[in-house]
Amino acid sequence: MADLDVVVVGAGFTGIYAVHALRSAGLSVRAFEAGDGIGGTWFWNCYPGARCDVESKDYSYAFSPELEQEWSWSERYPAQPEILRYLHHVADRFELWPHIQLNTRVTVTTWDAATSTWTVTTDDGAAEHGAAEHGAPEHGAPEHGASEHGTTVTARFVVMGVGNLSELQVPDIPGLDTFEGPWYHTNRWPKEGADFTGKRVGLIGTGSTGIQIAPEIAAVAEHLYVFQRTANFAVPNRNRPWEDAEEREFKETYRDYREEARQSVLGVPVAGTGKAALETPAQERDQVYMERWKAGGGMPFFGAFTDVVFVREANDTVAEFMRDRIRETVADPEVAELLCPTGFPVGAKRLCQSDDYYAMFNEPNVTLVDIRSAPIESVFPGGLKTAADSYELDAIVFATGFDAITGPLFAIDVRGAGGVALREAWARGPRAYLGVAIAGFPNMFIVTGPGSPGVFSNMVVSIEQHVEWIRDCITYLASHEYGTVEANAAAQDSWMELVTEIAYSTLFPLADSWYAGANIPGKPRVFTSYLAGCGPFRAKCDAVAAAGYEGFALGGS
Ligand code: N01
Repeated sequence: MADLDVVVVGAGFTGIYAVHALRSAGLSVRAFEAGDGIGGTWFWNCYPGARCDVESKDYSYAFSPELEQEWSWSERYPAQPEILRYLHHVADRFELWPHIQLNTRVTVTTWDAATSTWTVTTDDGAAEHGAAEHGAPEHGAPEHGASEHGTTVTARFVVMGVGNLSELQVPDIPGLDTFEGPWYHTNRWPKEGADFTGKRVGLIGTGSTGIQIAPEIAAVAEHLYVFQRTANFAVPNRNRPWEDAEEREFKETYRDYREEARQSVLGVPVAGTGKAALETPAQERDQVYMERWKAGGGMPFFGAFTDVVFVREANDTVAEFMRDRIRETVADPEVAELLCPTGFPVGAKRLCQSDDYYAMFNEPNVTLVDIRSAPIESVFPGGLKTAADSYELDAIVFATGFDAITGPLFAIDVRGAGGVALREAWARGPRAYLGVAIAGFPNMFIVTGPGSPGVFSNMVVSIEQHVEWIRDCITYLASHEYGTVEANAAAQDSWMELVTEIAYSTLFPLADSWYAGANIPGKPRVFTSYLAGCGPFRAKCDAVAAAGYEGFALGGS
């Protein structure tokens, strides 16, 4: 007899909802969380300027109509501390704390075929960082015994809520260990914050994170050097307070809106023109782009015209429109040209959002350094050296991203049927059936994994869909006297073939992005997101369930 029905790994948006959904279905559940607070990505990424680029009304749980009515967001786009407050509210409101064990990293999970259980081993490593607000209320003791830190617990099922972007990467730069000042990665921001007042700061990385933190550093630093390897597209947020009257009116039809979001492509309803960009006169096309630019947000650009994500020439019309906005914002034409992205379609690297990134380069204390033409060579005790120059620095900030998708799972020694390691099973790239189950790993579920819309969608919509599907699957097994569920290799193969076929009918795989593993030296380059969208994905998952979990082997009792 297993100690628990389900172990959930992680207490971010996924883990928190999984605990609630599975407990509500009558299952015994415990979530193990490595950090000393809940929140997952929003716990760790507490750097200055961290803010979600999906609107608050969308980036929130839909499972409880009461919750969505009672919670009020203060801004159009939620800042990291507010998201964390929201998640604490959810944990309080649904009494989840007794089922979440903090400061506990899962290190090994091993499938035991004889007992049809997973053995989950944890360490006792306390989280080394976390913002001041991260402290959780006093928790009750875990409901099952035998779970002191560093021990093992058995469970019938494991739900991996580890996130896709939780294994940070710091580039291997010679001499970094000799640097005399402090250096930081944005994903491990110190609890006490970092004071850059009057300092010379080097920022490496110009993705979503770098673009968010740069203006915050520039506002206080003596000088900010932005080391740019690849220029990225960034659109304005047009962030603003969410006014009471607007909120009240919106909430009257929240249920309908949620349903629309569930059935949409991106997990956010986006109105399109229904026309092809290449069949629309240039002036009319630019007017459409300008309306979207003025309204703020990235997703509306993908829905603007039917061909922008499929046809390079159509995408080029968006790209050129965005480059023109950079050129009209940045005063120095050379700097503006360096900030203009080229060589990949808009959206193939995550479209960034910022209201002040480009204008920041007009400030006298900000310098853009091109490390594409003159790469970083080394760090020395007082700064950083590129192939062209050397820079005296007091602090270095790495916004260099993550070993995405596979990294967080590989950080755990996951052993499936026959003791096969997940690392071996995914040696040539990640594969999963419906993004939720992996052949050879019975009774283990992943959430927003490879083969799902996951990272190409509003994550909260995808997370809820996955967790509810997993809950229903486990409930089905019990009511039909099955003890195990495992994805068939053939179903997984044909699903991943379809995923690849759809992906390569679009422009999204055409960049060296983390989406495809291209940001990590030596990592297999595989694009695994299901791009037909959230609505069609949900329909497929529902059909699989309705057919008695087609493509899965059900067994045991
Ligand atoms: O990471 P990234 P991120 N030398 O991988 C550069 C989500 N997110 O943390 O493009 C020099 O996108 C790298 O350069 P290049 C969102 O999904 C959301 O910014 O590889 N530079 C790139 O510029 C996002 O996509 C939000 O040439 C190096 C940067 O570092 C994802 O998280 C906010 C380098 C890494 O960009 C990851 O974003 C923040 C090296 N050796 C994040 N190695 C919101 O919701 C890497 N780089 C708003």
